[in-house]
Amino acid sequence: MKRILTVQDISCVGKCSGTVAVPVISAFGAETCLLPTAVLSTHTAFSNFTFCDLTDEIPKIEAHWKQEKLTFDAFYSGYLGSIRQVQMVRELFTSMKRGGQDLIFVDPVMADNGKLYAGFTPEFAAQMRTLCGDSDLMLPNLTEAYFLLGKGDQYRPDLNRSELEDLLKELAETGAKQVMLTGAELKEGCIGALLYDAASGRFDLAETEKIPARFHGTGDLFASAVLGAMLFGKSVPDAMALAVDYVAECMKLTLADPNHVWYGVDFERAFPWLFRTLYGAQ
Ligand code: PXL
Repeated sequence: MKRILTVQDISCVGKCSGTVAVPVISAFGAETCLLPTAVLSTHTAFSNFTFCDLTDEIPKIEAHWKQEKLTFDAFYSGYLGSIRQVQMVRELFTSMKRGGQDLIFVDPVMADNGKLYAGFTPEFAAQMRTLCGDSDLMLPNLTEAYFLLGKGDQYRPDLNRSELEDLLKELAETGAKQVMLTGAELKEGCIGALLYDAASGRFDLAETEKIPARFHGTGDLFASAVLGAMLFGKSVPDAMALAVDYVAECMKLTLADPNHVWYGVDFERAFPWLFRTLYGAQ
């Protein structure tokens, strides 16, 4: 069984980061180990959430794993709370990586809709850029892409295909082997992701019908589904296409329930769809 280490927070209520990565990647049949960077009572879209920082636990946990000679087939970082935490995660990944066979995935969670999330700074973005540079696959949204390139103030939501391609090539100059831009909107009524492979220069696009709603945590859901599908054995473009469809399915099923919660998508409802897609009707 493949084993992945994901490093991100636990927001006890809110369906994002760790509480999405563990069930979703596990659903693809991989052992999903979570190193929590912080424990919050809820994610930060609620008011008055509690926050317990766990940065100082990271080196202790790492030392124990090394003693036990534990290894991982893949490493995945999501929401990280400070520059120091990004530096530690970078050291953790590089020192636990065994060579060419284990993969590093970085979702540089820090911004959306042209703005950094509360608490994040351009200096944090610059540090995140170095972590992205170590990755086999980075998965920024458009806003994060701009901030990683140090030009958050030039953000435009309406880039055409050739402008997006230039942006992805620029992101690959960080050293990332592949760049997957999430939330790409190239055709009216459609949304999806655009993938660039630096070695071959190839681009792949996956699109689906745009569901007219926004939900917290869909970026985490998308990244987890891409990585789960890759660990399941799909090629990166196929994993991307599956994740685009899975997120759309989750959103449709969420909206179909008039009593759905406001703080996250009901990704659990789309597990039967996912299993049918992976294993066929049985
Ligand atoms: O979905 C990204 C995310 C993860 N973790 C926490 C968050 C957010 C987005 O706001 O608040 C705590």
